[in-house]
Formats: sequence, C-alpha cells, structure tokens
Amino acid sequence: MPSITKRTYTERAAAHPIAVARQLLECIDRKKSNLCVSVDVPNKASLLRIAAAAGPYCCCIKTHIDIVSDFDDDLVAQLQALAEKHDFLIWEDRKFADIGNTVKLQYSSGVYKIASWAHITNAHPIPGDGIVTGLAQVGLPLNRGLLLLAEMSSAGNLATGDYTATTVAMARRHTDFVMGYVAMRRVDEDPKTAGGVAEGEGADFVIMTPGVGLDTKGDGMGQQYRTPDEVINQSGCDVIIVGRGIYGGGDGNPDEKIVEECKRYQQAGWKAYEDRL
Ligand code: 5FU
Repeated sequence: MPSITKRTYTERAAAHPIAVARQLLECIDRKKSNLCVSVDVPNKASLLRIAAAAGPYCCCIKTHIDIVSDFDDDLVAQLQALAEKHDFLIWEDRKFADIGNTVKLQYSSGVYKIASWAHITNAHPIPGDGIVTGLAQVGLPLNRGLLLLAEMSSAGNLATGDYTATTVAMARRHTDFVMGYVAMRRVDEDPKTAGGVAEGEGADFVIMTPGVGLDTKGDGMGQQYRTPDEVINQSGCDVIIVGRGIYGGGDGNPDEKIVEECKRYQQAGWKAYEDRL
C-alpha cells in the first residue's frame, strides 16, 4: 500500500517538473483550498453563474462541456476571464478513451477545441500508451496537463487491481505530461517518503478525487460519496471534487447557497489536509 504523503502542497509545488501541476499546487496553497467544483449544468448562463459564485473558494472548476446545450466560444472566453479573476484552473473532464490519432483530433479540434482553454484534461488508459502520446502532441506545446483515470468512484467500476497498477506504470512512462490521477486513494508512492523507489518511479502525481459529499452516501445511479476527511486525510488524495453537494443539481442552487456550501467544503478539505500533516 503506497504511503500517504505528508509533504505540503507548497513543497510539492516548488519541486514539480510540470508547469500546470505547479500552478495548481501553488493555487491550492495560496487560496488554502483543495476544492475542485464540478459544474455539471446544461446551459451557459448557469455554468458561468456557478463558476463566478464558486470561483473565490476553489482551486479548480471542472466542466463537462458537452452537457451545455447553448455552448459557444464566448462561454469559453467568459470562463477564462473568471479563472483569471478568481484564480482557479479549468479542468475539462473529457475522459478521452480512443486511439492516439483520434484523441489528438478530439482534443484540438471540433466544436470545443478543449486544448485551447482547459489547463487540465483526463483520459482512460484503456487504449494503451498511444492515448497519452496523441494527447501530449497537442497538450505539451500548450503547457497542459493530463490526469489518467486509475480508479473511479462509481459502484462496480472495472478500474481496480491490475488495471490500476497498469495505469500507474503507464503514468510513470509519461512524466512530462501526466501530472496525476483520478483515483480514490494514493495509488502511487510519494517519492519523498517511499524510500528506494525503482528507476522511472517516484514522480509526484496529484490525486484528484470525485465522489465527495458531506450529506449523502450516494445518488441512486452508482455514485458513492465519501467525506473530505476520508478522501484527503485517510486516503491521501490531494484534491476533493464536489459537484451536486455544492451546486445542488438542475440549473443550480442560488448563489448564497453555493457560497455557503463552497466554504463548508473548502474548510473541511483544508482541515483534513492539516490533519494529515
Ligand atoms: F472519473 C470520475 C469518477 O470516477 N467519478 C465521478 O463522479 C469522474 N466523476 C465526475 O465527478 C462526474 O462526471 C461528475 O462530473 C463529478 C461528480 O459529481 P457529483 O455531483 O459530486 O456526484
């Protein structure tokens, strides 16, 4: 079982070789927030409203851009302006899952041109190393970062055991672009606490973890929620991802409620981090 890192976000930021990982870790430290808010709403106005309300309290806003029925380039421009104003990164949770040549085109082109605006995106390892190579051809020149899905939060998912171990091995072969994992626990050794990691191991991967909720345990469709303490303190993950626990579903809670929930999760996430240290 990999050891849980006791190093601070600050220490890790200073040493990280990937620019966008550095940016994320520095932002977490600056804002004292390891909260990523997932904004899964079906229209542009709601997405921007929630991002504006949550922005001051989080290090990252996560999108599923293909949910938005009135997507246009102005949405991206406004989201980028909010990211500047409120100091957060943008992660498009695209979960690429095809061969290198296809994902390269999906990442750079089409309606969404994800690489042009998302600091971070993610991919399933299922197609093999080519998926990382293809995405890196687009993302590296733009200083983007990639997360590999080593585990998932949903009941009965197949990303377990050997699958997870193989994902970690894949990430270690691409440490110029793979900055971390979507995972439920620290799936890889911390280079500073592991002691004697083999050659090619020991990269500092950022673990970003969905399935976080303080009030419910599930959503009736397989999602499984754990508390910030379970995720950050007990499981050694780095960032909590909260969606409906904050925006509430549908077009979203009113702004005051979003702010209140953001503060609650930000505080819980930060306390769990301090307890881990
Ligand atoms: F990779 C994963 C995963 O394993 N579980 C997830 O829930 C991603 N997610 C995303 O996190 C999911 O697509 C949602 O965008 C978000 C969780 O939203 P919730 O409203 O907090 O359940």
